[in-house]
Amino acid sequence: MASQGKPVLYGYFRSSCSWRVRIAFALKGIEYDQVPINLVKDGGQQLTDQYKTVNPMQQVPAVTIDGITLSQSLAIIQYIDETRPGPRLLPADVQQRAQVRMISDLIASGIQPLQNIYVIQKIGEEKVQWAQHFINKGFKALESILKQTSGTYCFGNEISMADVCLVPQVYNAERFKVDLDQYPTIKRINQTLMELEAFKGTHPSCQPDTPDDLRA
Ligand SMILES: N[C@@H](CCC(=O)N[C@@H](CS)C(=O)NCC(=O)O)C(=O)O
Repeated sequence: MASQGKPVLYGYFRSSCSWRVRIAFALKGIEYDQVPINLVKDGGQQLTDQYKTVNPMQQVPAVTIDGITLSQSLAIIQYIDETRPGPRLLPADVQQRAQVRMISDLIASGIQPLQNIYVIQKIGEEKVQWAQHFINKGFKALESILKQTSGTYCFGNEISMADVCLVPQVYNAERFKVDLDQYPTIKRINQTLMELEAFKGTHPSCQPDTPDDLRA
């Protein structure tokens, strides 16, 4: 496959779905360019006609890579995994791979969409309680699954796509002041992962578009 230069990530520093992709690029050691799409400025740059041509769903992330444009972070991560060398983000064994996808989907389909900006805006004053409710519901299930599947990381002792999804979701949970002490396995794995450069160096607090007052 012809390489067409560096991949370009359309993302937003605080978007958990964009962070997933940044982590995957970092784990694979892939250099990429970033185009910031500010989800709040001017009513949301994701809603412009220009960005709609990149991702008709008007969400970040989107990635141009190898001459194609992809949206949906899990599709992007799996494409990167299937086309690039470096540590596997999905196990070779089919049953193990299905379990990694199960954990990833629990987060990406079962938790994160319920705290999206366009959802939260419709909820109004109850938005914090709403987000806490659905994060807690998802984290209860996730905690019980991870008790069975985890070793050092979400699935055994190898980093996988499940870990790439976990850390940004914990960050969202912290933003909504969810009490993580209820979830000792989630908390432990998150702390372990946050020691690693691929997770630390891609954190929302140190991105090109991170505002100065949120920079660490
Ligand atoms: N399933 C999509 C979800 C993408 C998504 O929800 N992106 C959020 C940021 S994390 C977004 O762009 N929200 C814009 C909005 O709510 O208007 C993925 O995994 O990429």
